[in-house]
Amino acid sequence: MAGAFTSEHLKSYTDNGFCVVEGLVDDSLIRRARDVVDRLLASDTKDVGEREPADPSMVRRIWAPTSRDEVFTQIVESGPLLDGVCELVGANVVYQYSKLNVKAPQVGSMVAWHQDFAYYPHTNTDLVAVLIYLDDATRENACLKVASGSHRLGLLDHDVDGAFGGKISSLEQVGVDPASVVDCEAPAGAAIFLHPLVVHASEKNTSDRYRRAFIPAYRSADALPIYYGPHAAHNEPNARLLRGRSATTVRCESAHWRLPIAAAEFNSLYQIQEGSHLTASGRKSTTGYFSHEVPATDGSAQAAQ
Ligand SMILES: O=C(O)CCC(=O)C(=O)O
Repeated sequence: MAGAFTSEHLKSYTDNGFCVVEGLVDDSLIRRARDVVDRLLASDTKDVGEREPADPSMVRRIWAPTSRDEVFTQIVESGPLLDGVCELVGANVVYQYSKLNVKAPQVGSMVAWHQDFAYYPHTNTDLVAVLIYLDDATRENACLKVASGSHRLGLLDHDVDGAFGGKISSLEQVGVDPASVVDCEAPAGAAIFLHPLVVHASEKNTSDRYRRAFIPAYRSADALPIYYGPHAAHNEPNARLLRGRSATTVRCESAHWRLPIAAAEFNSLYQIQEGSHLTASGRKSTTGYFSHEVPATDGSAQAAQ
């Protein structure tokens, strides 16, 4: 392997919109990250993250992982991972944001079919999210599912009742062949590089094992957000150059991108996909997308991402 990827990895990313790479992130970082998550989940800190509606004693997303322990920044900045990102989006790389999905045993929320770009359209599509498993992931504990090749279909409809709903109604309805869906089963430490237009999802975790994933996202320095909605407002203050040079020009792909204008404010992908943002007025999370609107009393919101 000359760089971070084999030629098969690169071909898979180009042809299918994703590739699964093992051994790129150091095992010791993955072990430390898992220990930190164990500690956070065992703590009674109220603002650790978003809770599972079906069992509020369980967390479904840990907010602002990089502000909670330096191991997450070490993963974000780890050399081999960034080498891979450079191979996909070019030499000038900006860290966009990160999140940590927990998928607790028995209750871990499903993630509906969606394209990341629908949440944060940019001037071009040289963006990549990297889903890094912290636990071994199989179909039983709801590994990531990807519709292979769907990144070639452009930006698909994510509207529900005429407003951004954060999800695709059904694969067939938007012209994605259900037979193209691949289950990304892989051991802890595996990194799944996702094109911003590839359609992906995961089931509810009905097993007795966690399926946790840390998900940093990157972009080419000359890709800038074109919609200052909740996602950009929340994450842009923490975006920073990690490799190469800052852009002095912006690169624009010729396209019409639907803007993610929702019917009501939403704190997370889970919330908008479930539609609970429509009934959640007055319950803005201090650590969710809308933290920028809620002055922090304890400093936590400034660190959130
Ligand atoms: O955690 C998962 O299975 C999918 C995560 C995802 O697609 C997202 O949070 O955008």
